[in-house]
Amino acid sequence: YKNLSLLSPDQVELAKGLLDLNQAHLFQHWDEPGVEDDEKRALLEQITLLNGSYPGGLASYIKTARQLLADSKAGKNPYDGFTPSVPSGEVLKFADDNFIRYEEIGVREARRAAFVLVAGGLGERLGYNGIKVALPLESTTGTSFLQHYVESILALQDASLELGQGEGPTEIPLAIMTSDDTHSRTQELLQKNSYFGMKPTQIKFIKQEKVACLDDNDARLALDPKNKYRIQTKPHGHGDVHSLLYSSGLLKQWLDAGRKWVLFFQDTNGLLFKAIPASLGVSAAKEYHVNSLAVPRKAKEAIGGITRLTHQDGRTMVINVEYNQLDPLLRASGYPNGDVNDETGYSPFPGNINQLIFEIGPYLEELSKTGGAIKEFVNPKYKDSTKTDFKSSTRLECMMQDYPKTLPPSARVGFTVADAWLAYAPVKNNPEDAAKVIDCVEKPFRLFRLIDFSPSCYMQVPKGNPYHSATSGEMAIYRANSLILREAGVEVSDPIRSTFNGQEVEVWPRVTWKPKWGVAFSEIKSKVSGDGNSITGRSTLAIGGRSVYLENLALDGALIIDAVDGAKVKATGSVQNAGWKIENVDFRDTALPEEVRIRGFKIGREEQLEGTYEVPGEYSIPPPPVSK
Ligand code: UGB
Repeated sequence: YKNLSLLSPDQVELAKGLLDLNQAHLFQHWDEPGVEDDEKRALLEQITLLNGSYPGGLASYIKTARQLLADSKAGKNPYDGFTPSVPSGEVLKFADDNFIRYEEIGVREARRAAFVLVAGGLGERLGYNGIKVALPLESTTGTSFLQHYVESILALQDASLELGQGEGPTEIPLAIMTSDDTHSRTQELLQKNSYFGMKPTQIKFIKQEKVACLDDNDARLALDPKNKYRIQTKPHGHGDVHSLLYSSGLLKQWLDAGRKWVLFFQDTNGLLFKAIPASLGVSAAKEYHVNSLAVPRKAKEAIGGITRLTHQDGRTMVINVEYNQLDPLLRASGYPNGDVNDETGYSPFPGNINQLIFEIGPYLEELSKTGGAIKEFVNPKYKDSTKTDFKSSTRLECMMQDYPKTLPPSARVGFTVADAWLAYAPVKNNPEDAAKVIDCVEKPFRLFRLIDFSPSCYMQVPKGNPYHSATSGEMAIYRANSLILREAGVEVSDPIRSTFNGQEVEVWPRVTWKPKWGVAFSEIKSKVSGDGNSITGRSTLAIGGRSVYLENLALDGALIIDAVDGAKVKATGSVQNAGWKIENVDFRDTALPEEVRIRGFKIGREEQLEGTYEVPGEYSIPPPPVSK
């Protein structure tokens, strides 16, 4: 109390409120007035921030934490009373009539969409020191995830405007959720690269704050071991995105501007924009309030399973059950083998890839009731079985896909399954962990023990499951592009199998294109003509232009095309050269940049045919022979 005069009246009120919540330890150790007064004020400023950035303030945080900690101590299962079953949703088959119809609807609707990238995570599992969105998604062109995302949104915007929807919004906004760990580096990346062609005003940042750590089951806030005048904080999880969209007023702005859809996506999935038009089309056609994009999931793969949960009291919901909880839930409810693949070779529960599409109207209506608060969880590591003391402080966490948990049964919640090769190739695991393949048939018990939250455990890869590494992420881009071109009528050679950083992967021809070359399959197909297009396995094709047409192109080597809008380029005839080769590198070789080491290879550029077209006009590559 001797220090009260240091504080503003608001701060005094806040401190008193904390005393009532059994948080006196935050102040008891304070020095006499005159000693470290600035630090004391800084603590109150931090408390004010923690209070203001949590829906309902610290009182609500502490109350929820006490309840969740008591449940955890009592061993209460969050799914008590619920029975899981396999849900049904829209299953897309790439390039069939249905897919093309949904894509067309989706491209039209895109004009009324807003995108939200959650990029507050540091990616400790990946062991990369930079921000993940700065990583190249492939090393043929070196395009970063962020560049690819921005260019994909711009391409969708152009395609949607071209389809013509009369009056209405024209620029698709992008909101990026950052955290203290990623904020300034994400901003710098955009500024340094002229926002990758997007108007700076089109991009909005919403920064999540960390939440207070908890020292015990009574939810006493943890003081920072390094500074007695600070509360220790940790990330709260991607679920923060909902309260931030609400409190920033962005959702309301978007709705007022005539937007209908908000699409959430994660930091390192280089494939997902290939599935966005069709899944947005599904949302629009089926009038889903909530649509989760999913892919067939290998049992025990570290992605949540979309599950129908039916409660004893009759309630049902279709929701993501996180990967560490699905197996125990299944075992406890009549699936004695837990999370296992069925005869299709996949788990019957589709894998949540956290690509969510919400209709803004009902979403905003719901958030005005909840303020964006999401059902949280706590995951304390106890010292012993009495569950009294923690090994280290814990905190509440939340996940963005848990939003539907509080929705009434009348809400239209659905999901859309796309082929994994088309929609999902995240970069999450470091090379060493990705290469730790476990044979789960021979060692089932070991595997079950591994399914828990501790970072050193949950990245073990059961045999045959995707690695989710920089290596597999890049190879997935080439595979998807090759398969799409095959579907469009190009003869693309089969892949070879190679091992990089201990991971055996398929290596397809290195085919890449800028998103504006085609956001939907029908657009890509319209740019391929003739029945003589072929690409050999050792080839590289990089298409950097909107109006590039493949017409009986026989490629055996590297062909690199860069063309401004308005330059119409026909790639035709035979192209043969030494090409670009994939060269193994060792991830322990510290002389190489980290982004190269984590994928285990680099591209050796030996010889290529390159066409750069800076002036609108009509061109052929290779150029036709000049007649004398
Ligand atoms: N993120 C934030 O923005 N803030 C945070 O505080 C934390 C993360 P991870 P996770 O699709 O692969 C999710 O760590 O949480 C961002 C789903 O829960 O990569 O283990 C972060 O920057 C799971 O069901 O993934 O698992 C990143 O962009 C499954 O869908 C995103 O949140 C899995 O992703 C995800 O963070 C998947």
